[in-house]
Amino acid sequence: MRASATGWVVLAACVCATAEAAQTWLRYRLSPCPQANVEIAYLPGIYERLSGTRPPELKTPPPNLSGKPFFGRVLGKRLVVLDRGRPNSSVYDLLWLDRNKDGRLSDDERFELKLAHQGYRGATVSLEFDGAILQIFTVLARVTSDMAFVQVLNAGYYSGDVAFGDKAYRVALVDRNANGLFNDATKDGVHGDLVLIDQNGDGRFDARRRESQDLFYVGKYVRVDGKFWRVVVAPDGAEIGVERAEPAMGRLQLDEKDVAIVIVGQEGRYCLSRETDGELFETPAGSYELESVFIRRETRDGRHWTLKSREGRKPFSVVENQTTKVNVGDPLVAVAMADRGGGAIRFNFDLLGEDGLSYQVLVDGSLGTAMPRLELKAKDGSWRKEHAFQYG
Ligand SMILES: [Ca+2]
Ligand SMILES: [Ca+2]
Ligand SMILES: [Ca+2]
Repeated sequence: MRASATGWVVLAACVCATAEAAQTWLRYRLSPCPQANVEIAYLPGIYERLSGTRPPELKTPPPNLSGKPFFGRVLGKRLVVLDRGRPNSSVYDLLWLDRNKDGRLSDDERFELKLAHQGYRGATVSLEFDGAILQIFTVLARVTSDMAFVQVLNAGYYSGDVAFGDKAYRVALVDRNANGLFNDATKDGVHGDLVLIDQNGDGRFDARRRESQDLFYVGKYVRVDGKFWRVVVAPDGAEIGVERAEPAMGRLQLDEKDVAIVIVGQEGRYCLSRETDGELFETPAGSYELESVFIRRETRDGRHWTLKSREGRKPFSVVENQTTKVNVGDPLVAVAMADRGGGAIRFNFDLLGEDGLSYQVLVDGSLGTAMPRLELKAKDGSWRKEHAFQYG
């Protein structure tokens, strides 16, 4: 392994493809700063909430534990302990990770966390999988007034030029769930590892935007150049195989004219987009979840109005040679909810579509609409208070 001045590390450098098998070796690259301006500007990771209860499988805890450590499991169910380096400090800057999974935390499993960004502290951790495959992770930790959690990112990824028929595209593989394997497929509603394909050829992988055409999960198929391809990812991420596929297809009917939807299932992840009415979407038959919806309309005075789903998933099936109607967007129902906890009452406000997804309204591309207000008052009118909802 050799580190260059730019901080990238190259473990292997060979791109070779045979005509019939279309197997391609990829190069391992390390992005020490996930926000760095490299071809993947964003490496998605996983969040794991920590608990104050010591797990029974922790046989030997770290020495000199403070009065309030946090415990959890990350990186292939390895025990992790987050603690304060100095007992009188409120800063959680010490992380222990049971790298060898023996239930004991030794000196070489101790990491001092450095201030990273937005209240996170982090460290770089290398781990061996199957005694040989080395992966490098960024582990970030944060403690707030009501919870503690870690975010784990696989700081490395594989990329290279891969032929899809006559044309080559830049492809990257990301171990999204940070378990050391690159071939976890989407299953039971849990997204798989990432296959990124630079379809617009701008030299960058768009992994952040939900409406990205570059973003796929490991699954049965990807769609490149309007065609479907079966992709086989090696567990260690170093090799990818691509072959042309002709899956059984079904059709989707949406009433909106100018619309994009993201659907995810074992058949793949597809962002289906159109700007005018009339076309039916075609996609491999199978079970999916409707994950994101973007509806664009123009008001009479020429302003652009977008309904954008925030979160939520709705299951549906696409049947071979049949047309399935999918209702998206309005009518929206305004829902207010109250949670009591920690001596306070928290109010949430949501706009729910008939598809079950939560929506926000953008006017001319920004959240410029008036915020809803909450009025609280005593039944007998002796007390009254008004609050404005905030996004977030
Ligand atoms: Ca250990
Ligand atoms: Ca994985
Ligand atoms: Ca791109």
